[in-house]
Amino acid sequence: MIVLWGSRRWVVTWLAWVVAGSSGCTSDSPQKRDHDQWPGIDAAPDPTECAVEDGTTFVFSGLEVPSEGEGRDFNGDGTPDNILGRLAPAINPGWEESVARGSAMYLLHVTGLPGPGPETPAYGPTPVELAWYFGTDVDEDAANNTKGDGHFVVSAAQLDVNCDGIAKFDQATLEGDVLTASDDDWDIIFSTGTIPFVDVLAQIEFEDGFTEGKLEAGLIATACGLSQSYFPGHTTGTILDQVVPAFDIQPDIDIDGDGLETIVANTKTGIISGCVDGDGTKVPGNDCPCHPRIADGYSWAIRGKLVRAHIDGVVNVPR
Ligand SMILES: [Ca+2]
Ligand SMILES: [Ca+2]
Ligand SMILES: [Ca+2]
Ligand SMILES: [Ca+2]
Repeated sequence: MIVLWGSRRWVVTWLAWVVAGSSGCTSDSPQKRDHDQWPGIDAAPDPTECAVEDGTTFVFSGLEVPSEGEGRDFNGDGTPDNILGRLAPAINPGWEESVARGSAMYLLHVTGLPGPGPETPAYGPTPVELAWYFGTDVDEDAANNTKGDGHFVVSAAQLDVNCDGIAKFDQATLEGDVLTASDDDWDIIFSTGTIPFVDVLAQIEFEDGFTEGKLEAGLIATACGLSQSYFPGHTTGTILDQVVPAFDIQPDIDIDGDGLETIVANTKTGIISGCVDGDGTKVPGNDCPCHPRIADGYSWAIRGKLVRAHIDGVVNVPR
């Protein structure tokens, strides 16, 4: 097992998230809500009767993949690791368009932020909770989404049986105006579904009395996870279908410590045809990225700007 945290060096302003435990937090007191209707939402009764826990919500007013030269240094060699940053030109225009049109609104919900005011915790980091949601605009007016008073609902499918967000981070702390969060098994919820990551570390630097913030995150996705996930935006096929045949991007993080693995695609069909383990062993088949021998990952990074928003409720609609 590679030591993913051999270095917490970040290039630019990146911070690290510690890896521990699994996602899927639990709550002692699931919250209930009365059913309401929201204009613009074809709201059906919410079978879980969940409400998002009281807290502070932010919406991404900007979201992008930084270039390959910027990101978290996973292997401690002093160089940023963000190999999927090569896809930035393919991903970022779609993300920008989605935010502008209001078709893909990503939310971060923080529980435990201090109220407005100059006070900051006197002693070290204090625990908070951080969850990612995919929001649906309640008034179908994209113009007001990122002005600090956007209102959204989230689908019941994004909350677990304890009414916790399924994309809640395993650990999160606040020190001053900086939130640091981590998870070693975290699914990010995009408009096209979820993408699993095995190592996520992020920082939000809040500004202006916790009304705005900047997020930097470094993540590792396994080839297996990318073979079962789809791009947000307009790109067809699984992410791995694009990453290997189209861009010839190979895993750059040796998670199982046997050398870097290679994913092989048929050059004529563009379909993944086999894998080569770190020790040279060939693992044939289109499903090889999920073979137990094939464990390595792709480094990735995301960066975003956050402004205040509101989650008005949980509805039983597709996300
Ligand atoms: Ca590195
Ligand atoms: Ca709106
Ligand atoms: Ca390996
Ligand atoms: Ca291996």
